[in-house]
Amino acid sequence: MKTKRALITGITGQDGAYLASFLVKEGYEVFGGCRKKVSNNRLWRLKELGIEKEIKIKLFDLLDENNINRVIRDGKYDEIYNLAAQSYVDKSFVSPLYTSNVNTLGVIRILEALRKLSKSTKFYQASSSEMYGNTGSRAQDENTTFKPISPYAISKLHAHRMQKIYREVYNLYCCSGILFNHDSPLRSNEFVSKKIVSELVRVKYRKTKYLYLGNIYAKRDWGYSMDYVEAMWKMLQQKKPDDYVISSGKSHSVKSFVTIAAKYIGFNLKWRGKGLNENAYDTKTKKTIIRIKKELFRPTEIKSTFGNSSKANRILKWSPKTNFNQLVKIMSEAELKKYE
Ligand code: NDP
Ligand code: GDR
Repeated sequence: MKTKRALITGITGQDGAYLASFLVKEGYEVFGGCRKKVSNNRLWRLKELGIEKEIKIKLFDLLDENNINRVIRDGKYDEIYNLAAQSYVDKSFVSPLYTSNVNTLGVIRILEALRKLSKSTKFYQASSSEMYGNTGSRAQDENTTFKPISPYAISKLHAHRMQKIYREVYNLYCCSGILFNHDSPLRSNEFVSKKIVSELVRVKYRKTKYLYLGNIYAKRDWGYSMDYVEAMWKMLQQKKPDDYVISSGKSHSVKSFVTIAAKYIGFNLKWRGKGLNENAYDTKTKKTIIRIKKELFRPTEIKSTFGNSSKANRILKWSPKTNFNQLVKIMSEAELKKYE
């Protein structure tokens, strides 16, 4: 059988690394799109997974139409997974124009290249639960109305709708995964899960005094990236392209992430105070180790996300293998290991 060729954009990101590892195991020839010149530092996630030598790196920038056309025309890929994005919700408030250029126009640049140069390539778009906004207390599924409330969410929704147009109007094989938060030890430090574990470990080893957080009452449906990339692949193996929600189905507050992580890292937290004065101390040392910072709150915030993946479960035979507690444990232990 012919070896399948897949291009993963955003190969230097969290999901890019796990998906690459998954596809290598499936026997694919894997190409990784990287927007800047490759250096060892930039490929640290691939190194962690022991696959950096297996991935063929291609210079690929979502802002550069000529570059995208060239890579897609020459690559003759069976599958393209577009994981590249300006993926920070908070940064999108500071750079809305740039966010849309990368996350929306970048996707349209790929779709146009596929339409003109590579119609048989299957395409996966990384959509996001952020697109829902605040929708109330019911679980969000493929039929829930989108009410995006950040420039990031709007940019993702525009791209999400465009891939559907290319599927329905131009007959391209396009799928969108509406993924809820998924994290791992390979998460960037700016996201709250990784920030919590890395800062708490730094507090433990006296590299810093406090973990500062914003809205600890925001609730997210968290899963493990390694589980979620398999769903991306499964979407592209179906007869008919479609969109799927990928989630754990359970919502937890940032505060409960902190409390559980603190336990794994060796603290026994007690919370006290209210609002910006709320903080947490370790009952063993009586020292305050967590504080709230106004600057870390967002201009708009989704109170809670909570997905319903029954369509993915039914059609893709996908369900998450790792629960919230296990995720927090995996991330806490990986961070502690760095100091052993
Ligand atoms: P990361 O932030 O870890 O990775 C983003 C990747 O995009 C990086 O490789 C980055 O490269 C690359 N990138 C940024 N700008 C460009 C550009 N102009 N051209 C080409 N590449 C670019 O994200 P994740 O791996 O966590 O997420 C993967 C995708 O899934 C993203 O699209 C994200 O928005 C989406 N998503 C993620 C969820 C999650 O919980 N992780 C949930 C739902 C959706 P560089 O290293 O150079 O910065
Ligand atoms: P999110 O992830 O915005 O959901 O986007 P993030 O981890 O940044 O925030 C989750 C929640 O934690 C709250 N929070 C803080 N967040 C950060 N980063 N830092 C803090 O100090 C802090 N304190 C509280 C946030 O307000 C938020 O409610 C991720 C990204 O991967 C997106 O690309 C993806 O689309 C969505 O998940 C689904």
